[in-house]
Amino acid sequence: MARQLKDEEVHGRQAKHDAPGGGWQSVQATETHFLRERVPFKGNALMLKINTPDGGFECPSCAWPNPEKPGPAEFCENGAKAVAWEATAARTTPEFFARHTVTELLAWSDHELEKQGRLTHPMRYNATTDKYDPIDWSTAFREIGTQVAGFDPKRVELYTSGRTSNEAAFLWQLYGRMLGTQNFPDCSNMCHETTTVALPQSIGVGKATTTLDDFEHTDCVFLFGQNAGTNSPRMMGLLHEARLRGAEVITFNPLRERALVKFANPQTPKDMATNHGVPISTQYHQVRIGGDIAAIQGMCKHILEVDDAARANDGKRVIDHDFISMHTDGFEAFADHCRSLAWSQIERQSGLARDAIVDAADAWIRAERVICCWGMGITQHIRGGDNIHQILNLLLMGGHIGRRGAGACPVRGHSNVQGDRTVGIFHKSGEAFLSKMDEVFGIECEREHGHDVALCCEAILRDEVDAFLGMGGNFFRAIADQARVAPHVENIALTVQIATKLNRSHLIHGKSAYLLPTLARTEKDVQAGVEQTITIEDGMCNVQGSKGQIEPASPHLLSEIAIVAGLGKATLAPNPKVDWEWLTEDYARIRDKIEATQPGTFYDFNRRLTERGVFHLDIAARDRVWNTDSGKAHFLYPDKRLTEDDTAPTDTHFQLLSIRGHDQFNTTVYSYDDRYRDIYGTRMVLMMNPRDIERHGFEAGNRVTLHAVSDDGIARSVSGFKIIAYDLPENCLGAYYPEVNDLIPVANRDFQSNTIAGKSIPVTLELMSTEAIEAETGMLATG
Ligand SMILES: Nc1nc2c(c(=O)[nH]1)N[C@H]1C(S)=C(S)[C@@H](COP(=O)(O)OP(=O)(O)OC[C@H]3O[C@@H](n4cnc5c(=O)[nH]c(N)nc54)[C@H](O)[C@@H]3O)O[C@H]1N2
Ligand SMILES: Nc1nc2c(c(=O)[nH]1)N[C@H]1C(S)=C(S)[C@@H](COP(=O)(O)OP(=O)(O)OC[C@H]3O[C@@H](n4cnc5c(=O)[nH]c(N)nc54)[C@H](O)[C@@H]3O)O[C@H]1N2
Ligand SMILES: [Mo]
Repeated sequence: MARQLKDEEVHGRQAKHDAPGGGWQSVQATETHFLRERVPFKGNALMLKINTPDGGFECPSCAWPNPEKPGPAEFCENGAKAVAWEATAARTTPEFFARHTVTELLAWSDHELEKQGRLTHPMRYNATTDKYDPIDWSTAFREIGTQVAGFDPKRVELYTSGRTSNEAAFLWQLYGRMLGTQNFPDCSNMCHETTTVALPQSIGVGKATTTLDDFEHTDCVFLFGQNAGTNSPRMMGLLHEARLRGAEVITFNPLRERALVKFANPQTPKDMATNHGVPISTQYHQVRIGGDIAAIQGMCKHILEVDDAARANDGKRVIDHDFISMHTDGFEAFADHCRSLAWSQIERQSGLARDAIVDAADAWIRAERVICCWGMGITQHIRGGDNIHQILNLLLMGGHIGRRGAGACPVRGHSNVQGDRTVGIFHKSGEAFLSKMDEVFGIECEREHGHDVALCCEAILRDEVDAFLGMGGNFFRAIADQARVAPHVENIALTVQIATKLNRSHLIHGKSAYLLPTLARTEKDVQAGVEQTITIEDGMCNVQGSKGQIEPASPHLLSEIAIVAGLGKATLAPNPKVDWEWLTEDYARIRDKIEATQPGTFYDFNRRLTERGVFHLDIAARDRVWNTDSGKAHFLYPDKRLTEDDTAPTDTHFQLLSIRGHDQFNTTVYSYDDRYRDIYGTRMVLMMNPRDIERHGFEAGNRVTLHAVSDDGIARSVSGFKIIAYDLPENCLGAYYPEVNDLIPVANRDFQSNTIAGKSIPVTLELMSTEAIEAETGMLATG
């Protein structure tokens, strides 16, 4: 029998002496990253221009908003990493491509590929040499344009990743719509699409109803499935302040995420002097993967019991019945549903004890103002939409929408993923927007719904795609089922990738392939002699300008906007209402067009931008206006009774979640360390409960193969993962994304929004044989 592990041998279990999240380690990490990238402009000076409303640039990392009065250095460790990575002195030049074939580069790691630095020249794939050769822009545009013009637009895919500005995204969708397609797969389809679909069903809007001000006035913040310490570190400052004020923070997460346990704010002298930090979560509930629906309904059940008792005894009611009757429908049915659930069932499905759920519900009852936040731990599930509806039920029961200090806060990912959707990147845009597009540009937009990411992958698998054009991102690495999709990409006639750095998606290419290098957010973008400003919309609906500060990485780079314009001119018949060059000369002209297509949202766009630097979009639910079918907010719950959940781990399989490490931005791997989880030097780990390790006859350090469980008869597996003992619920496993993406069937997705279910991956484990390990080590040594 395996040896019983000591507490300190279990990762994620925080001992008293352990460093908090943040603190000096964070400052040190920031400096290391600038040094490593040999950033040409003194790192610190560049960072002073970050997130300032008066002519600075917006951090390219996450979508967390800036405070109204930014501090002198409004950035975090991970924002600094993103900037250093982008502003690096390293270059991926034509000489680099002359030295390496594409086949050879395919064996490199994601980290090694991007580490080569910024792309400097437009490149075209040469099938004879299997290398990328330099090409001039006008030839590239002409060749791409001629090909795209010849394809059936329904077989053209235009992908968008969320770092793209509003202006570039708007032109990108204009280009697609002029071609005649709505095939706009978008990184949001792997991210918060679940929110975009489910939240409006509850409250009529798909965006945050909170602003930062609400965090300063809240009594209680619930954090569902979101790892702020790594993925939106500037949120930590607010949580830290909220705790010091006495507000409660209640976390639901299978993993104990260090910064959510304890955090030292690098901007707070006292924390830095002691390096002790402040406990962040007043309660930490290690819900089992996919157990949030049961946990929240259990909370609601307790709240209803307390409220029913108060009614019977003429005591103080804890549910906001006035709000419910005036603003909502469906409450009674939902309440009956919760009352009818057995605690034994709730406990089994949530993996939490009744007492723990009651504690969380009591915190809700104590609070007058409640905020609920959520991230990928909620959205990337087969029942992601149901998850979100339950979170909203919890808020609606207390009238916590449209009240200062309260609200719904989906924490979005990419810095402009929200804005890209707002300006029109959508595979099923509504008639109001499409008819405006028709009118403003004298075109006839396609009405038939197009492809999202999942549908695009399925079209590629059926060999029904002629062109894949990627505006940023790393599509073929970020998706599910990469190993199945990649071989079919060879059958695509044309792939075009617009990017800042080399990644795997540039090596998984079509018959003809182009790599078009673009300016990054930190860089000066000069058009017609004038430095341009782009705009982004953060995760709390603030639209703001961003102006690059440093010289471009190469004189051959074009802005994303200029690239779309070049493609547009080369592909499409002339249209007097779409003068691509004129639009590119002054980005304010593009904003005027955005305003013209959505006057209700973007009225006075340029004026509001220049006068204020930033403005908040109107969110009807904040004013308790519900843009739903009935004009009321809805209590929604899965019609199927909460019987045995289809996403639960069973005796025969585990449930795997895929997450980000501290030194990564999505598929960009800065280093192989994950300081907050005490994992160093490798990402090929499998986090496993110590009791599971023992019960299944494994030992920490064993190398295993993970096999996906699916009913489509297709075998999917990934190998070489080292088991580490981790503090997470039994039958649950954790590993890094994108290392496990080959395991996820494309069909494994939220059934309402098609969002990739990267947090509910049923798997079985197999111990690797010595021969298999040796074969793999040999392979790695040559890779
Ligand atoms: N530094 C850095 N910042 C980033 C990114 C990055 O990669 N690096 N990515 C950006 C992007 S695009 C996004 S979308 C966001 C992502 O930010 P997050 O939403 O924090 O994303 P994940 O790392 O996927 O972590 C999800 C969390 O959910 C938990 N979880 C998993 N399954 C469940 C479950 O069933 N229930 C509950 N309650 N919790 C669960 C995991 O343990 C983990 O803590 O961050 C953005 N910011
Ligand atoms: N299993 C699993 N899969 C997941 C997830 C998960 O949690 N688990 N998360 C999903 C989520 S939330 C997301 S958002 C997606 C991310 O999917 P993507 O957005 O497609 O991927 P990124 O890794 O963010 O893209 C990185 C690349 O973007 C390019 N780039 C960087 N900056 C710029 C720029 O300014 N302009 C242009 N044109 N290119 C630029 C660089 O070349 C870089 O290599 O992955 C999803 N996939
Ligand atoms: Mo994301």
